[in-house]
Amino acid sequence: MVNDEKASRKKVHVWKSTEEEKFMYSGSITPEKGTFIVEIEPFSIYSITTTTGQRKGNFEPPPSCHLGLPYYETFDEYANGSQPRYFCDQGGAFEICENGFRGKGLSQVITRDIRPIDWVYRKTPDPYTIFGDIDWSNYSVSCWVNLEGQNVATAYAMVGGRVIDSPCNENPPVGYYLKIHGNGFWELKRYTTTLIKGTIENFDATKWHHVKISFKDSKIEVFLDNAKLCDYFDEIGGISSGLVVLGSGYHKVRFDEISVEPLEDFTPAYARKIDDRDPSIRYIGKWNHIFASYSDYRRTLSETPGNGFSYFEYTFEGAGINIIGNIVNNRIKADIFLDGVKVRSINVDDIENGPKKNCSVESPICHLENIQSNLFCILL
Ligand SMILES: [Ca+2]
Repeated sequence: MVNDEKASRKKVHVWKSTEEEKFMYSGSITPEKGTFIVEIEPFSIYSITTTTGQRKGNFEPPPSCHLGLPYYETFDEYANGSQPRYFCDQGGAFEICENGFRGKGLSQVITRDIRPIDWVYRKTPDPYTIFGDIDWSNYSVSCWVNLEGQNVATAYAMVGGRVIDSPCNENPPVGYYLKIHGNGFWELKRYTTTLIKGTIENFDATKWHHVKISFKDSKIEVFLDNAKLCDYFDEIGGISSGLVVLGSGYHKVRFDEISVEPLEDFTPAYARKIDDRDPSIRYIGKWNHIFASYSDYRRTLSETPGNGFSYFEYTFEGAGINIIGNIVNNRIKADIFLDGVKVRSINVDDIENGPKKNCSVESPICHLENIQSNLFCILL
């Protein structure tokens, strides 16, 4: 493994990183005749070196907490070409530019001619970037957008909120968003569904426009240049909280002066996403807790063959609950109890449409609302 004659006699030191802990020293090995063996565990990254003296840093990160509201970003304090704090690009590239609405702004800079080639297993979505807090629920998001004179249907700017997922494919974010096209056509969408659409007469794609979207429980209101564009009441089962999103097609678009404000007239509602390995879930019966795909929240999955005696219990305060997961072979039989009373039976035996159904937040295995009680149990 080591070709250098001198290096091949040196001890090698092994460091291991997992999702739980980074750079754990895992001992040293003396090569024999220039070779050595390292046992590699799954879901780990190994660093192997002949150098010594390394040690872990001892900085204690502050405890995890929510990102507070109100939240403002002017982009004026950053170097050109850099990425603002908290923003996380999911497609394209959003970077600080010189010519914002006031001072600097945020520009999407990947155009169709320099768009990278898609990975064979996963297509890339149109450019979008997300930031905020998954628990932000009732709030308004506003910003300035500029389509740089592209007065065509194929150019658009996207502003939205309540994003709860970024699909690992070419699909848009799972949330609500407004798309304003250069020719004045606009759509309010929830994920891939168009909720309402229209056209602005004499839309001027050379100018800055102000977009504001507010989320008040199930009501979504959209304003353009301080005039109401539309409102929409989403039905029960809509998305109740999530991140803010900005996006575009593969062309340049500028944004500036992002403002996210809480809507205090409304009872704060929070959606909490709980991993299946959370200690607050009590498992009874036969369960396997496994490492799963990147598409599963925190890469965890709890499986049961379902022998009639396997169930889990979860105690909560709240008005609704969704169960999200995978149904193997599209076959599931489960009874759901609230405070000991059976409220729902699920019985799907549709192996024809198997082998595996991924139930997303948009289409959960089970959705219950208007709950008055707080002990939840599912018997599988
Ligand atoms: Ca600015």
